[in-house]
Amino acid sequence: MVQYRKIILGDPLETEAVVEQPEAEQWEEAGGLPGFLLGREKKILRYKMRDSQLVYGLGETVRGINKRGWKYVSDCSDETNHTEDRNSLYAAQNFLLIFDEQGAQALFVDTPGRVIFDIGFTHAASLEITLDDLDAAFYYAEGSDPLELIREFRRIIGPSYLPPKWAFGYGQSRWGYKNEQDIRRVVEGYEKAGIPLDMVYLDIDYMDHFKDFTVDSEAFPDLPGLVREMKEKGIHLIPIIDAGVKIEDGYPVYEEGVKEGYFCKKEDGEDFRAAVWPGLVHFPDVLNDKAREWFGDQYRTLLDMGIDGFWNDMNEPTLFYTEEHLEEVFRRLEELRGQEMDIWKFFEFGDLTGSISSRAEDYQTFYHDFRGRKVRHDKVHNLYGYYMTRAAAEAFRRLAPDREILLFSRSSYVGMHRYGGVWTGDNKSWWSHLLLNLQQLPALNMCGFLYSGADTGGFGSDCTEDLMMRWVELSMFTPLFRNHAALGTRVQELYRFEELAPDFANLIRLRHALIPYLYEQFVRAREENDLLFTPLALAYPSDRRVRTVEDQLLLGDALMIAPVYIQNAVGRYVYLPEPMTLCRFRSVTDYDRLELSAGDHYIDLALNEVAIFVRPGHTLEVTGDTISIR
Ligand code: MIG
Repeated sequence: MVQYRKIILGDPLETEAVVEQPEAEQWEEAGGLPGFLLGREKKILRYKMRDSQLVYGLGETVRGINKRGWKYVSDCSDETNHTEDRNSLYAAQNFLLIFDEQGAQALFVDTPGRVIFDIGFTHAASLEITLDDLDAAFYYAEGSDPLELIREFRRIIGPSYLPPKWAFGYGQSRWGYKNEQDIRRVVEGYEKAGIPLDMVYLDIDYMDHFKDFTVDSEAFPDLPGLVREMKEKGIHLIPIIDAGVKIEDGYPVYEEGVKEGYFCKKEDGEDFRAAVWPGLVHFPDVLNDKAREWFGDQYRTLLDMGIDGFWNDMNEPTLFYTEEHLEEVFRRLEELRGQEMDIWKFFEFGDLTGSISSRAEDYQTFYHDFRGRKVRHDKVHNLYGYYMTRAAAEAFRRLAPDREILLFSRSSYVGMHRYGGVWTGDNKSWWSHLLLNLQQLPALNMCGFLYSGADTGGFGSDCTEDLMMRWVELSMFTPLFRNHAALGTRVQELYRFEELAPDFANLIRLRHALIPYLYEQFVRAREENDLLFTPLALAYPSDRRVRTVEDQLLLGDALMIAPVYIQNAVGRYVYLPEPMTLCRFRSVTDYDRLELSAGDHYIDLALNEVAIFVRPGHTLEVTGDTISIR
């Protein structure tokens, strides 16, 4: 049995990431963290990595499954470029697993402020963890089996969110469905093409001027009616909720929040203002128990309309700008007006307008009332998305205890996994992001985020039909399966790719046939604190070859997946650590089987073919429309 120790440095705020608390030891009396040295500058922890060690974890981040060779910064950010040169995405999931055949160590850095994980970036063999503030709780364990360290970590952070079973269906989303006609047109498109559809997402366009918990009554004159009409077709409507509350007289959420003092405040006690979608907003102080309860209660408006699912967005939280800073920008622009700009001035000019959003300086100008303390936002920045989502989940338990409600968030911190899932934000219609999607899954699972998935087909940029098909061939295995795209990009509903529509219909039906296995494995992973997606290096520790396999994953205990993620490829290499049965599906009923020995293989996979590998000791049987995997 492995056990986590809790070692405390300074005076950390309780984040409620961990629910099964080991007894706390102070850093000095504990003799620090085994293997880690506290740097003289005090805010840096150093660990010397052996060449043979792999470093996994950190949840939703850029780059591969093995995190060695880059610097990751936990600083929840609205980052719209998930390129490999980035350091931060939307999440802060500070769990690391360091392992080789000699043993494994796991570390969770529990602190709500910024943390830098330099994993062989500055010095190839050195892992350096830098804290903004010295206050942190470290949960540390070691053992011989890395999977056991993950399991025990998952046990102490508590059970993962369990979504309703229908949330394992297929959903269509797009920023820009403006009204109920648009929604009906999408549903019709799917119906006509014979492609099953289980959810349609409502993006910000459904709201009245981007005001949370309102509905644009011209665009959606009868939302409850539409919800009912869709439910009769088996389709759930899932609206978005943003973090900021519009400042507007007569808007009850705003007025009540101001009256009760539920918004984040500036140093002088005034409500903090910044601009997001609707223009100027206040931010509910979801870190405060009372304000959180109040904000959660607001979801009732939509629950009462029959809505049973939500996605929480912009909860890093994103700030377009603050008035104070904007004023400075204009002042400086005025100064530059009419001047001849050399390169430095020209750069400054670009920076003035190009970097006004979500500035670190702005995050230092407002406060939370957190556990009876006045805490500056930047000190607890990484908790905002977690607590916003918690607000909703706690409210659902109070307001609708008998209903099962879908909930997922963009920003997250460990602990939020008990309240909702995550989607991985604004990716692009790039082949590299299809691979990134696969590589993020195990790390998310390690941090408890089982209900997760990426925007299938890519959010930004234009999606081609082959990218969509290959992406569907991965997403059909992820619990959250949603096709989502940004305003202004090429339309990418599956029925739009007319020639391939029959293939898409087959693939979505295949997904449906896999739901019993996916759901059963999800529930098992949740109850046994296991991964749903397991990297091969964790499953076959004595096979050195799998250490670098970053494009194949085990799914549950019976299957392995290995999607195609290269354009124009009609097959791929796979490495099998043990003999497996390859089932190559074109549809639920059209498939072939191939017994494969352990070792390297090249597998033909036409555009409409999905490879499912069945591990020894397990079986996959197709009877009629059902697939049973044991
Ligand atoms: O600034 O609501 O990640 O899924 O479509 C963009 C509009 C705000 C970001 C989300 C995306 C959503 C979009 N939102």
